[in-house]
Amino acid sequence: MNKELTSKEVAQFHEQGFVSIPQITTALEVAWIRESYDRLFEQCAGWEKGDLFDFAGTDEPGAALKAPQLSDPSKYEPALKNTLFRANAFAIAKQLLGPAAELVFEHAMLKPAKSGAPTPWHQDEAFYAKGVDNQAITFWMPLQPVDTTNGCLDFIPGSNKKPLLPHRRINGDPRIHGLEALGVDDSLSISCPLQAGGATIHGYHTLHHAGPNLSDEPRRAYALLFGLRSPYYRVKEDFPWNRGMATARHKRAVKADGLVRRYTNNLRSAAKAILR
Ligand SMILES: O=C(O)CCC(=O)C(=O)O
Repeated sequence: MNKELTSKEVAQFHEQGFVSIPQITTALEVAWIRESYDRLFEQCAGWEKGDLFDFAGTDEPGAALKAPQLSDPSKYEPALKNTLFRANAFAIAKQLLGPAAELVFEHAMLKPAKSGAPTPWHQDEAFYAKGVDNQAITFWMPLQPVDTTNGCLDFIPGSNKKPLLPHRRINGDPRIHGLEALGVDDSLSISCPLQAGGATIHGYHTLHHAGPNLSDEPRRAYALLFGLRSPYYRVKEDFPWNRGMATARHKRAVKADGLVRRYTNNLRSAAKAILR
């Protein structure tokens, strides 16, 4: 099953900043991804390195997770690099961005049953750190049907053409990773319910949101981001809302990095001693 967008879908993406497609991979592959996905979350893969964290909470020890997110899941399950989802998304990314499009990021977002927190309105660009030089598009695929009761994505058409809004960390709490845009008018927003294995595609500047998961089942979603590294676009300074961030996730990442560095230094001294 190879997927390409129609010219109408391409036009909608550029005009409105998003497009929804009913199928990007097979039911068989969705079932396999779902198994791997659950295994990774059950194993808490990536927790020590800060790749697994609570998007909407403070990650305090013992606190219930509101919206766990795993960055770069294929680091922990390499077979995720060979999916039809990825091949089809890559083909469409090249259709939308040109032949130099490349995968820049991937993440898995789990909203627990009944308690999964909403994802506030935001523009993905607001998360970009100083030095980022690509304008990515996101392929967001649910692993079960989604609608407004369990956290499908909602978009504001045309927001891709408006300026970046100011953002803040959720509830203004510097310990929380997630961001919320300020001054959003969502009166014209469009919800995109999907079947499992369908996908929405949105740009880095498009305002989007997901409601809470009120259903009895977890809401599993897997997103791939493709971008075009560009000499004309580079975030020159960290956005104000990303300065002073104090997430537990970041502290874990720095500690893990320190451990790796200490280990590498020890290894280097051991190697030097052997070779002396
Ligand atoms: O899955 C969600 O709730 C939010 C996803 C999202 O904002 C994104 O992938 O850009």
